[in-house]
Amino acid sequence: MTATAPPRSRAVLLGVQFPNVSDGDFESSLAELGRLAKTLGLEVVGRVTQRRGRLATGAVVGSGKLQDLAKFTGGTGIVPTGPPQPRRKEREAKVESRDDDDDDASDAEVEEVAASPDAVPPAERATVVLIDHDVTPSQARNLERATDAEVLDRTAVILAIFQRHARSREARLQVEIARLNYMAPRLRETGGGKDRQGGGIGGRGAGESSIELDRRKLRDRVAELRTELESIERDSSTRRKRRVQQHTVALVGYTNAGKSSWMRALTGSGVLVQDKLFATLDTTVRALQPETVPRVLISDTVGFIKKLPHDLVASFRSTLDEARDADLLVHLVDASDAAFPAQLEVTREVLREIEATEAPRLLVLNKIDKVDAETRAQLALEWPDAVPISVKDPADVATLRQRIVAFFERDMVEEELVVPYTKQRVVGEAHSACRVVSESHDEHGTRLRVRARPEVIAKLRAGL
Ligand SMILES: Nc1nc2c(ncn2[C@@H]2O[C@H](COP(=O)(O)OP(=O)(O)OP(=O)(O)O)[C@@H](O)[C@H]2O)c(=O)[nH]1
Ligand SMILES: [Mg+2]
Repeated sequence: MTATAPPRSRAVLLGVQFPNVSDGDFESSLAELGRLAKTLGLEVVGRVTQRRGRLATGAVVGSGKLQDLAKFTGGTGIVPTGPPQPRRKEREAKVESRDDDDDDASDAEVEEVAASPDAVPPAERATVVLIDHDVTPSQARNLERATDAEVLDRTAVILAIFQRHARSREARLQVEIARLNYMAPRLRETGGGKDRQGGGIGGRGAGESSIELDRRKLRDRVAELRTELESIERDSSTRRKRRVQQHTVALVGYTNAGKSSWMRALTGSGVLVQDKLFATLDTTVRALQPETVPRVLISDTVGFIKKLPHDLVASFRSTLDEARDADLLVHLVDASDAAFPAQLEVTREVLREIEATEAPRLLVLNKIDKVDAETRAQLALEWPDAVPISVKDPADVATLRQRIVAFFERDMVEEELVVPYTKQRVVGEAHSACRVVSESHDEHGTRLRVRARPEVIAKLRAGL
């Protein structure tokens, strides 16, 4: 299994529905895998699904479903025995019993969900099988051997998208670390070492040691990348510290919820907006427009998704620090997606994972323009504290801006500062950190009435 796929290839989705998963959840998860595939540039030509107690230990699904898959992809639909052969050469290989997973009593197939496709002509065959589950390296290899296609699990698809969308050095390093960590345990199975050429003197032992060598190289490379990443992170953490006096808002939410669209609308910046998953990987920080005093900084960052690989979250930790340190989290959901409550929960979980749990949150039901009146009324009852808006409506943009401004106003107090003429630097600082309500001069110095958060005023007083 590899984490890359050739562009514009055809793909088949493979999903197993466990007994505790509802039809709705199963369908939306598979649809999401289809969207991930599309984002990767793959064309989804079909799907094979099965209800099972758990994944078949052999090749994920039962023998009948393997045959269905093979109709899309070519291949025998049978897991051959013997040592792994290069793909497309396996038809001559000795085959084992077609009931390859019959030893799995608990795998009883409850019901077949998808109809068998007619065999697809060779020119239109799918070359990729996408699975909505994490599979073991041997399950992936068996599937590959039965279908003659490349097998990617959800994690591999997400990693490939991240790899393609990463722009900055920081994002590239983060993705590369996650990718190498993903590959490490799979080395033995994918033949990443020289073991396939082995078999002579030393045989398997020699093969294993070359894998060990590869693993060590991988580990060394990860360590090297981490060092480079840490130095970049030190810089961005310094930059963030410099902003402590400013008000910060982080836009967070599921991928495609509309974070970058709101970033554009609120700040006038030209960040990328796309109907793709994980369009944004880098954090952007811009001032709320029209500017307020003090300035409010808005940050747009990577979106979340169900089963986001843990390594990826860990790698993007520093990027997500922007969310962790924000004064206010604006949590956006796509209200037009029926699955949004589950997406909201996923976002909450990732926020917990990165320890961004302290800042107050404002829940925004975005894309409300795509929601009918009846559903809107229902949403208003179910989510009374949420703000139902659309980025397409200028009045709504003004509304969210106002909510953000009001949030910071609420914590502000008004006080008078007398700044001696010897400390005029503080007057300048007050103008950038506070709203200056009035300013006059007398024999004591500059008399300022300022509105700001108490800690900001305290800091100014300390400088007097
Ligand atoms: N109809 C409608 N479409 C919207 C709205 N907000 C965003 N969109 C669309 O939703 C898609 C995704 O928007 P983005 O702003 O890129 O979403 P994102 O949350 O930044 O996504 P990632 O960066 O991939 O995590 C785009 O096609 C937007 O035009 C809205 O209020 N109404
Ligand atoms: Mg975005």
